[in-house]
Amino acid sequence: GPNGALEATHPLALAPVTGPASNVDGFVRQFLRNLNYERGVPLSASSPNDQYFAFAMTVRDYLMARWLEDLRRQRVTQSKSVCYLSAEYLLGRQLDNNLLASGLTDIATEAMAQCGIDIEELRAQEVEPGLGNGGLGRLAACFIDSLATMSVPNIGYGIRYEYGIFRQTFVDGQQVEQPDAWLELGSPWEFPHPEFAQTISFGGHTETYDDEGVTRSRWVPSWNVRAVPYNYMVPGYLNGRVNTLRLWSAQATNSFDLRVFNSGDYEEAVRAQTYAENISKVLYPEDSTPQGKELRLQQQYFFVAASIHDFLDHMVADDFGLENLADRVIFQLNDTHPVIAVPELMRVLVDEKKLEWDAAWAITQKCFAYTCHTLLPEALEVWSVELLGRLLPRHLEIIYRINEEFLLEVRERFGDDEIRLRDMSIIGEFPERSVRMAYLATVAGAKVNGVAELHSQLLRDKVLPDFNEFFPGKFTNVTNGITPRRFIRLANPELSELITSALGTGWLTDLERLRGLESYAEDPDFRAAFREVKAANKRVLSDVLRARDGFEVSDGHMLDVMVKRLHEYKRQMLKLLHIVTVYEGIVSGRVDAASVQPRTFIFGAKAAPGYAMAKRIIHLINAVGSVVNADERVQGRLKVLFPQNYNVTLAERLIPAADLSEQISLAGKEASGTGNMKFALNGALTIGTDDGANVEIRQLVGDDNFFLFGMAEPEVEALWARGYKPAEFYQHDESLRRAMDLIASGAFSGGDRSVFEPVVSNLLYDDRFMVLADYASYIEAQAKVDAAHADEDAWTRSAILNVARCGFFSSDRSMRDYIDRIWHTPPAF
Ligand code: 8GP
Repeated sequence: GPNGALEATHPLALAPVTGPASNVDGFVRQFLRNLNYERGVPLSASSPNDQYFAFAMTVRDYLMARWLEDLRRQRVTQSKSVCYLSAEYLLGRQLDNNLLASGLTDIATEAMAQCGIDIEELRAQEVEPGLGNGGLGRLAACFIDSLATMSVPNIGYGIRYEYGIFRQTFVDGQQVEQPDAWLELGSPWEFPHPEFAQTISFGGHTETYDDEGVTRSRWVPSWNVRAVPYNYMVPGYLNGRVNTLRLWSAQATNSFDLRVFNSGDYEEAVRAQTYAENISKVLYPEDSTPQGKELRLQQQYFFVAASIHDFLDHMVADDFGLENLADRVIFQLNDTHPVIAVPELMRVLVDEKKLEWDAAWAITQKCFAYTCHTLLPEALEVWSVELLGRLLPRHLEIIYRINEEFLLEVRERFGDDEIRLRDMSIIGEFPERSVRMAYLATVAGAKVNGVAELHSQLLRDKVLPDFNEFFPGKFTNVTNGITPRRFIRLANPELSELITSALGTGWLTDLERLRGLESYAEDPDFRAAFREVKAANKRVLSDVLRARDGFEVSDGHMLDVMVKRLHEYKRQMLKLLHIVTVYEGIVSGRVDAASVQPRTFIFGAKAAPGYAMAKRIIHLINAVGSVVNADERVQGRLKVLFPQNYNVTLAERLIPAADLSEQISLAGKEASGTGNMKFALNGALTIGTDDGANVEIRQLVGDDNFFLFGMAEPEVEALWARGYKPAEFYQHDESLRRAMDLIASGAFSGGDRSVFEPVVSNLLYDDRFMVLADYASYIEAQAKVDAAHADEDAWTRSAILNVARCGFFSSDRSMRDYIDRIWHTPPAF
């Protein structure tokens, strides 16, 4: 038929077949069919893993018809799609989310019961796909959930890492990394499509040639790999929509193998295959720092080149004029990791489609937008010209030309201001010649956004002020958000029920409706019910931590939680100094233990494997925990728990049980934070600095319902300018001195003073993140926390108001902001 379509006549073949019947019998029948025909086992002999697979496949089957229909519609309507390009998607478990989205939870639970299967055991089988490091990767996962729920056509493109973020274990209190073999037993959620593989090239050289009188450039690469797409369903919440997440897996190409095979070197051939497949082997476990490794650049180019070609080959109709490409797609760059997509699209348009440079550049500048997720200067990614030119020689030429024309325009506007030209050049010259990926993204992107008001403002005014002046209107803000489906409805079913009992349904897709809870904050019955929810969540957490880590969570304790990647700028050390201060106060007899609110401090944090200071801090937290938890004198008052391997699954348990949320980064360093939003929406109060989205949380919940402390960003700047001497804070603050001295004394390291010496001296003599400068203010704020917690009713009232006033932080709102300010995609079709 035309365009290769089948000429089917059977009525069933004309539309996607519908799924199984939406009732318990239909579910049971399909489940058993999957168990028998897909797993090849009878129910009587099936393992929990077989059952999990058959169960997941059954859920899939219900979503399938909608998915196929949405894929078809995206192609047929040719309306503008969002292609989210992200090296990370920290998805968390899929099963419950997909049950919720399809409205099958009750039917499925009853169906399993009738098969004699405990659905909890099935849930426990799923290994979460940890294909991300932290905030940036989890944000991508929240965004694709919201887009599906809002019926916005979207493809999430990324990498199918064979090994996700490492599994963290503690040996003698120190972090030891284990590989995350999440695919060991396979995944029921993925659909490989080797027939749609793309060939991705690397290396070689460029040359010019005569093309009917026109001199053109072309790339003659020296090796290539196959990129095989794996599709994952991204179901919208109860709206019958299913978008696609397409992750690429690297395989050796036949030509690659053949050449080596022909040379008769079997071993070399196998080695070559390993080399190719290494590209999608493992996620770099780096958070907020770049990795200047060749393999990392290979990963980046691998997935964006595959994605661009995939979209152009399969999603853009043949008669859709390339000059209008921006009406068909916006490629959103999640940080700089996918920015090599810019020269790749230029290469396709100029070298392959033979467009004029200017026409190609005009298209490219409309097809990309860039989100920046950091302010740490050392975290801005650069690639050495040497490496980039070796791996992607044609792309380097294209980047040079983009830069040349850009600097020409800068010169026209600002004259021969050589310093400014150096500062704005996409190519940096020192300490080595390199490509500044954030600059490339800024020059190429239609829009550049930060991820919270403060961050966007600092990005515009402090990090890229020249670019802001040159490109007025290019910079904008979209404050991050979180999906309430996963982080309220699934993580906190009891709170969800309580909210629904007050507000009715509908709030999960219109989170501002939580405002309606404000009046309930004054209702004693509602407050009692709210407290009971928190208590129930603590019991659930207690069971989880007992089973998982052998911990006992004491009844009646305030749960004070700090969970996020371990990074000096996030200041886990400040939290620790508070704990040591309280502990030292009690054991020295200066503070009456009975006057201290019973608290359990919970940490969760992974350190990048190469980040020595972060690992030492983990060691120190565990060491302090061992001593404090074993000390009779603080029994029943203080406890420090550090469950290993903090991940999305654990977050879903910890956050709903928390009373106090620790968001204590140095002002100006945390771009946004998203954990802060999750805690507030689950009724924890925040103790936090004026940083990232904390600023917006505090504005919304009000000062009475937020424990603010520490320097604001301008004060941080001023202190730096004056010359920061951390040792002076140590000398002038007795309480700080006692805490630091106790650590230095070896009290937490069996008398060995050398173990934590690097941590102590770093604070005393360097302290880049001004822990000591904010210590006094933090301790003071913690005293206010204690006092506030003593008044149960007032605390609950504040907690309810936090929930009521944080509806703004739904990622649905973030998506609306992206649509209004950046994407301009039409409303759902
Ligand atoms: C994080 C920011 O640190 C965090 O404040 C923000 O909420 C989150 O992004 C989402 O916007 N940044 C990163 O995770 C990050 O830079 N990671 C890249 C190095 C992998």
